[in-house]
Amino acid sequence: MNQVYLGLGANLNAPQEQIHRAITELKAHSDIEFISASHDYASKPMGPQDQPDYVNAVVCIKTELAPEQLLDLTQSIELKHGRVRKEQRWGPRTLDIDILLFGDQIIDTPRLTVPHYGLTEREFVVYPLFEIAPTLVLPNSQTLADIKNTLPLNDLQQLPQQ
Ligand code: ROI
Repeated sequence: MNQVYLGLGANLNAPQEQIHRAITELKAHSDIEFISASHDYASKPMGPQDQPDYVNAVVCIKTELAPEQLLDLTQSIELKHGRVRKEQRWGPRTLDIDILLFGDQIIDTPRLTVPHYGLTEREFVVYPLFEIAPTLVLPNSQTLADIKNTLPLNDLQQLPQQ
């Protein structure tokens, strides 16, 4: 079994609901053992600023699926949420599910880069991840605590539990 961290983000069509439906769909999947979820966080858009604020969350799961099988699954959930792949790069989206970490694996294939390239620079990933995995160490031996301690909050706000 691999322990996997997923980052969820949405800023269109009732974003908090999109995140919660995605979590419900992950929980219902027979190949996924659901471990934990962070709170939801409101975050300022990274990229073009003329788009709504985002809701972000991070979840921990366990799975026997191979990385690209899990990617097939997360992409199928994105599509069910009306995700359109030709959306503008860094533009608004109904649901994004990123594979942040897959056990200790370092993956670099045309479809998948793990750890996720933005992980250490995005406050909307690092803070929710720290909430559920405060002692996490990345495959390159960096501690998540060190990363968090040098990363500005940039207005990130924990939302009340729904
Ligand atoms: N900005 C925020 N705050 N949250 C996201 O999930 C997010 N996702 C993206 C881009 C467009 C980079 N900006 C984001 O894909």
